[in-house]
Amino acid sequence: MNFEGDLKAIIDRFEFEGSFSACEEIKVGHVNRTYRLRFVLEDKSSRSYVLQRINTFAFKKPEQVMENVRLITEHLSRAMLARGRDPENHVLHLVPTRDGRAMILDGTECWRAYDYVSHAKTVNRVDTPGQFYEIGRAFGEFQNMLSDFPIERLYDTIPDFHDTVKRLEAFERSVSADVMRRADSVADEIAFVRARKGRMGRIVEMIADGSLPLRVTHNDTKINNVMLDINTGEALCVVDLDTVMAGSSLYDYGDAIRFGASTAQEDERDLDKVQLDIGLFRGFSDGFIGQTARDLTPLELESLPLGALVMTFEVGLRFLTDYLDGDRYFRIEYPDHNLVRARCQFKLLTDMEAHEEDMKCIVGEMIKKYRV
Ligand code: GN1
Ligand code: MG
Repeated sequence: MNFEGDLKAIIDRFEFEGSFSACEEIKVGHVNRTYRLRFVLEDKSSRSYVLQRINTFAFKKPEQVMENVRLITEHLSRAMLARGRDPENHVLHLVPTRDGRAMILDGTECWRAYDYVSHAKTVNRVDTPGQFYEIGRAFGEFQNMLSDFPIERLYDTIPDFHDTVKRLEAFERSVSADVMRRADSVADEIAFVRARKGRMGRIVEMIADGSLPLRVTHNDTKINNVMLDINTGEALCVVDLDTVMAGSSLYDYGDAIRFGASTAQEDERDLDKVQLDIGLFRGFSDGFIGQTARDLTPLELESLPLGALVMTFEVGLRFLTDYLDGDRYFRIEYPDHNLVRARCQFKLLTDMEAHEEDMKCIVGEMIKKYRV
């Protein structure tokens, strides 16, 4: 579908208020496509919405994604009200289609819309440990508010999403198939992955043997999935709920550290610039553990640093696999973008391995501070 050409037809099918005035793409996220729509109301004031095209290559059953989103947002709204807070602008709110559905689904074309979270921004780089503390607090509270959600009601929107062992098997299949003839050129990266194979399956093993519980988790806790108040910096709303499903608290903690506690962007080419910022690590840990210390088990809490290592490995592994497969999953901006991303994750992981004791120390400190 040609977005510009068919835009009006798509927009007309949603219950938007006012008359459409403008559309701009919001370029965050490697999977879905996101647009901000502006409308003018009768009193001439303006109002915005978010329109998203769900990537049905990644999300094979979008109707299940939308059912999860509906259940989760309803639950979060009730939890907010129970805490005496207003869900408006703090919980994503779906805009239905004119025929009362949660999305438009035409073949593999899938669209849905939300109210726009107002006076908010997202960041792709953390400015200060205080800002990352606030993001940690938001993701911790998110998990908190969903701790009484009946987990069996959620679909697995991407089956085995954080199953690092299955991701490793898929990687080996991609190395063998080598459809792009790229495997020889990434021999070092392949060896890096294989050398860590055993340890990186640890979370999957601990879930399977029952030592780590499954919880309702976000599963994609990049800092740009928290909307921050443009004036106060306060976390307003956790977004990107498509992968909310049963998972481990280690995933949410770990993925946030991977992305937010790095000294560089996720696709930094100059690997000398890529390190773990221990000050930022501390900031996030303080915010996240402050919210979750009472709910998580002692083993979960002390295993949080492992979450950071495994998530950094896993995302690097997924980028490398996609590079071998011919860049079918993640949107890229230049030919070796996925390889650059993978190398950056592996450099960050190497630095985390060197600082594992420091990470454990800080997490231990936070556990003492918050676990009563
Ligand atoms: C994708 O869509 P986005 O950019 O928020 C991916 C995450 C990865 C991330 C890496 C559904 O997230 O799992 O960690 O890219 N989301 C999906 O930047 O695969
Ligand atoms: Mg996202």
